Amino acid sequence: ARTEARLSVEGMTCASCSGSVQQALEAIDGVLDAKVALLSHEAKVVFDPTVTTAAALAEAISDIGYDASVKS
Ligand code: 9UX
Repeated sequence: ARTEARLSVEGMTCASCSGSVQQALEAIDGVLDAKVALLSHEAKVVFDPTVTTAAALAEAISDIGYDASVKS
Protein backbone atom coordinates (compact mmCIF):
# COMPACT_ATOMS: atom_id res chain seq x y z
CA ALA A 1 0.00 0.00 0.00
CA ARG A 2 1.09 3.58 -0.47
CA THR A 3 -0.20 6.93 0.63
CA GLU A 4 1.12 10.48 0.71
CA ALA A 5 1.44 12.88 3.61
CA ARG A 6 2.17 16.59 3.51
CA LEU A 7 3.95 17.95 6.53
CA SER A 8 4.73 21.46 7.63
CA VAL A 9 8.38 21.73 8.70
CA GLU A 10 9.51 24.84 10.56
CA GLY A 11 13.04 25.84 11.41
CA MET A 12 14.86 24.90 8.20
CA THR A 13 17.05 27.82 7.18
CA CYS A 14 19.52 26.39 4.68
CA ALA A 15 19.79 23.59 2.14
CA SER A 16 21.67 21.40 4.61
CA CYS A 17 18.70 21.61 6.93
CA SER A 18 16.30 20.36 4.27
CA GLY A 19 18.86 17.70 3.29
CA SER A 20 18.99 16.45 6.88
CA VAL A 21 15.21 16.29 7.06
CA GLN A 22 15.05 14.43 3.76
CA GLN A 23 17.67 11.90 4.91
CA ALA A 24 15.87 11.36 8.21
CA LEU A 25 12.61 10.70 6.37
CA GLU A 26 14.20 8.34 3.84
CA ALA A 27 15.76 6.32 6.70
CA ILE A 28 12.34 5.43 8.13
CA ASP A 29 11.03 1.95 7.38
CA GLY A 30 8.06 2.20 5.04
CA VAL A 31 9.07 5.51 3.47
CA LEU A 32 9.16 5.17 -0.31
CA ASP A 33 9.91 8.75 -1.32
CA ALA A 34 10.49 12.04 0.43
CA LYS A 35 10.73 15.53 -1.02
CA VAL A 36 11.54 18.41 1.26
CA ALA A 37 11.04 22.01 0.15
CA LEU A 38 13.11 24.54 2.05
CA LEU A 39 11.32 27.68 0.90
CA SER A 40 7.77 26.44 1.39
CA HIS A 41 8.62 24.70 4.70
CA GLU A 42 6.97 21.56 3.50
CA ALA A 43 7.69 17.86 3.11
CA LYS A 44 5.81 15.50 0.82
CA VAL A 45 6.31 11.91 1.82
CA VAL A 46 5.09 8.76 0.09
CA PHE A 47 4.91 5.87 2.51
CA ASP A 48 3.37 2.49 3.19
CA PRO A 49 0.65 3.08 5.81
CA THR A 50 0.86 -0.55 6.95
CA VAL A 51 4.46 0.13 8.08
CA THR A 52 4.50 3.69 9.42
CA THR A 53 2.22 6.67 10.03
CA ALA A 54 2.19 10.37 9.19
CA ALA A 55 2.49 11.12 12.91
CA ALA A 56 5.64 8.99 13.11
CA LEU A 57 7.13 10.95 10.21
CA ALA A 58 6.50 14.21 12.03
CA GLU A 59 7.99 12.70 15.19
CA ALA A 60 11.17 11.71 13.34
CA ILE A 61 11.57 15.28 12.08
CA SER A 62 11.01 16.66 15.58
CA ASP A 63 13.66 14.23 16.87
CA ILE A 64 16.33 15.92 14.75
CA GLY A 65 15.36 19.37 15.91
CA TYR A 66 12.78 20.82 13.53
CA ASP A 67 9.17 21.54 14.29
CA ALA A 68 6.91 19.35 12.17
CA SER A 69 3.19 18.83 11.92
CA VAL A 70 0.98 16.85 9.59
CA LYS A 71 -1.01 19.01 7.15
CA SER A 72 -2.81 16.23 5.29
MO1 9UX B 1 22.44 25.31 7.61
MO2 9UX B 1 20.40 24.13 9.23
O1 9UX B 1 24.16 26.20 7.94
O2 9UX B 1 20.16 23.49 11.03
S1 9UX B 1 22.20 23.13 8.40
S2 9UX B 1 21.04 26.32 9.04
